[in-house]
Amino acid sequence: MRIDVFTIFPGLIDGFAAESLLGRAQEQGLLDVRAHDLRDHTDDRHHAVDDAPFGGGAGMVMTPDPIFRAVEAADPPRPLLLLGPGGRPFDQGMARELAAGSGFSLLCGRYEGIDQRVRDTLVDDEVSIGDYVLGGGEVAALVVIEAVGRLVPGVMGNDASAADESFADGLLEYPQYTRPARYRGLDVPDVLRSGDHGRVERWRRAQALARTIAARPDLIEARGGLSDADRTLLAEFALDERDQL
Ligand code: JF5
Repeated sequence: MRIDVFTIFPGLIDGFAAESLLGRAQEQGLLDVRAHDLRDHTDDRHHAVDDAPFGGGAGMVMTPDPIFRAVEAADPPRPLLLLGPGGRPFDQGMARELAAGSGFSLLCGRYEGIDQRVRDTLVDDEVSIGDYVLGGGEVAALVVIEAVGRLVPGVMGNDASAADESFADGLLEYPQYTRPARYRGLDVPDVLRSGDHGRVERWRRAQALARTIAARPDLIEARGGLSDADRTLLAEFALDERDQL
């Protein structure tokens, strides 16, 4: 999978991609992350990539020429996605779609925005990682690279696909414990040490449901509300729909 990134901070992308899982995946030839410096495609003394907005106003706008030239020189994989707070919300479903292809590209916005002609004629789609404003699209690009990269077959072994599938049923994770069984007077729930695997599975699902109800009611809504089976499971462990976990 090839991922091209257009940015004024290529070192941020290269540094991240060289570390941990993604670094190993690149060594194994599973992943090919290429950061392109927009300033390499400027001719002026200051390598300017921004300019004042037509019509006036505060701030600067990313000028189209370095972006068009960088993209044309790289001939990058499509789709080319612009990262910014005005985009389509990035989620696990989009990560899966991108991981199923052979590559894509990311354009990192900066300053007050990007010349509209880049959006209109060069970019395929706009993607947001959440409702907040970053100084630039680089951190958002890293989020997308990490979420997609770990789903590329071979990058993470079976762990990623297992965690991804559990997310697919639209619930948050159940609580996890490891040794010691008692830590600073805090005990691991008895059910997890009972050896009753059926009951462990039901407890985990009840916990995942209760946590999701408390923290992410929107995810419950997206699944079509609570089923009769969900309510029965919550009742088995005396978890109320309103319990705050
Ligand atoms: C950016 C203009 C891009 O702030 C973001 C962002 C927020 N959610 N997802 C991305 O991107 C940086 C800032 C200003 C364009």
